[in-house]
Amino acid sequence: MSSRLGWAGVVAGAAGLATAQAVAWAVTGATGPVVAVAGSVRDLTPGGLANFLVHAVKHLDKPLLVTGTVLATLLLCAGAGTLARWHRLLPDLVFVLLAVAGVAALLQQGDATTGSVIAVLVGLATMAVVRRFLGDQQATPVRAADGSTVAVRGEGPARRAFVLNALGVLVVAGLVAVGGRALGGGHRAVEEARRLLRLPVTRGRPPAGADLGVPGVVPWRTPAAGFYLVATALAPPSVSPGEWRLRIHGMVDRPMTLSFEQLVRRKITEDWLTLCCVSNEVGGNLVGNAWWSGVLARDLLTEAGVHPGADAVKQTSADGWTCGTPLSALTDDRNAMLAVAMDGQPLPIEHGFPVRMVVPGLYGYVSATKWLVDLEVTRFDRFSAYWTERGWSQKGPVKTESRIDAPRPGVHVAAGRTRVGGVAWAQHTGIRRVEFQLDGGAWQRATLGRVPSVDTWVQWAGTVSLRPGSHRLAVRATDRSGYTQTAARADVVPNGATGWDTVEFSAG
Ligand SMILES: Nc1nc2c(c(=O)[nH]1)N[C@H]1C(S)=C(S)[C@@H](COP(=O)(O)O)O[C@H]1N2
Ligand SMILES: [Mo]
Repeated sequence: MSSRLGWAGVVAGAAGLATAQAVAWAVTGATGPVVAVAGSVRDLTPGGLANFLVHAVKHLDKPLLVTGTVLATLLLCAGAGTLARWHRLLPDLVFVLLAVAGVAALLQQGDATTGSVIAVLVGLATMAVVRRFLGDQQATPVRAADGSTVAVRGEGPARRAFVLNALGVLVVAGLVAVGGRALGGGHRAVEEARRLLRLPVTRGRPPAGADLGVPGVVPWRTPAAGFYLVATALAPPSVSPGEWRLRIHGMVDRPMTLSFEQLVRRKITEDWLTLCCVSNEVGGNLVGNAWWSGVLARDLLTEAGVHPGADAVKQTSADGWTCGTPLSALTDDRNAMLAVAMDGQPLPIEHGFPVRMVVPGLYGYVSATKWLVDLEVTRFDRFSAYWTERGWSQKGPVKTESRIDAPRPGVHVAAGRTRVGGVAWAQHTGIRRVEFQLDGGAWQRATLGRVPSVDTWVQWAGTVSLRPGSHRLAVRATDRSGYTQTAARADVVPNGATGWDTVEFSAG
């Protein structure tokens, strides 16, 4: 019976290692905690010995190290399992220590990412759950009347059930690992394809005067690494440019299917466009500005020949996500494009590699399909899309917004004259004026940065004179249609927040 507890520990350990590895492979495409531990063991082995071992076993050192790490871990798990005899939480304690060792090794090897740490936690949870599952299959010890002997009820069937359950767990864990590996392999191949890809694109330079130089205000060009990310998929789908196809169909004369090569052979248009999310709260940062390169949607739709009566395009992503975009926004004179590059580089995978849509003037949830694979010309009354099925508006034109970046909320600044500033946007309408207000006083006109078109955000800046004490700064923008932002607060659901951004801070 105690051997069965030990085996429960071993199977739990193996299952935990398998799921941790699967997550590491799938999410990060990287090696994961076991290899990190093996690496740390190697690094912490005294130099002379390590050198001797490496030479003694030639290039078998790595597999041997990894196998040794796995076996040692399983041995510890066997020990952990038997500890259940004294207290049912003792095995968990050992599993937690193993997880701590895993994270420490990841840190030591420089492989600690959110994904790899999640992998360790998934492994830990698997170990705890599986051990309980198998441990609880234990036949119940029964004390005889004289209190001395311990009989076990149902030894035979319980033993068979245990073995079957353990095998079942191992098979499932093995399948999970294989699946994770397959996913990760896709990731790595796509990363490699992206790295090798050469596109006929340039890297735009922000116009002189776009950045006003107020400390604390975000740069006018958002660095790709800092560009906000929104996706419903847990991990970005792996779509290689070689396999990518775009289907354009529905209410068109000439349905077509394009390969990536056929797409980028067409005329490439490049432009600055500011993208923002409908879920952006007042003052929030789900907004970014980049230089995009791609093929105009209107060129492709003209080629396909859109039927009269169509008013929408249903876009579908490789991950199954869908959105509905007004046909007019894709065919009028704005630069709605199937982007293949961001800031002169192939799209980052998480931003939709190899092809995503960007449409000036519309929130991302109704337009900016990443990993785009399908455009169906249709009518709004014939379909629903991912977010509209979840209570968001069918149409999502961006609302005119402005934000204070400097000062940050709650800061303490020197009394006297201070520069304040931020950004404002009303894509495809354009910002006419930004005003700021200190402590409920008169609205003052801000200086605006230079912008290349009405499709990007604009920086604003001003100067305030601060007496010692607490202060409150507010901002509002007026767009080129003459509309001034309302002070009335609206929630982000169903079609975007409204209200003035205000910041409280102090001076002294
Ligand atoms: N496939 C797919 N495309 C998507 C989404 C998504 O969840 N899945 N989210 C959309 C939303 S809500 C926004 S705001 C933008 C965000 O684009 P980004 O992550 O490149 O900033 O992508 C859009 N495209
Ligand atoms: Mo969004």
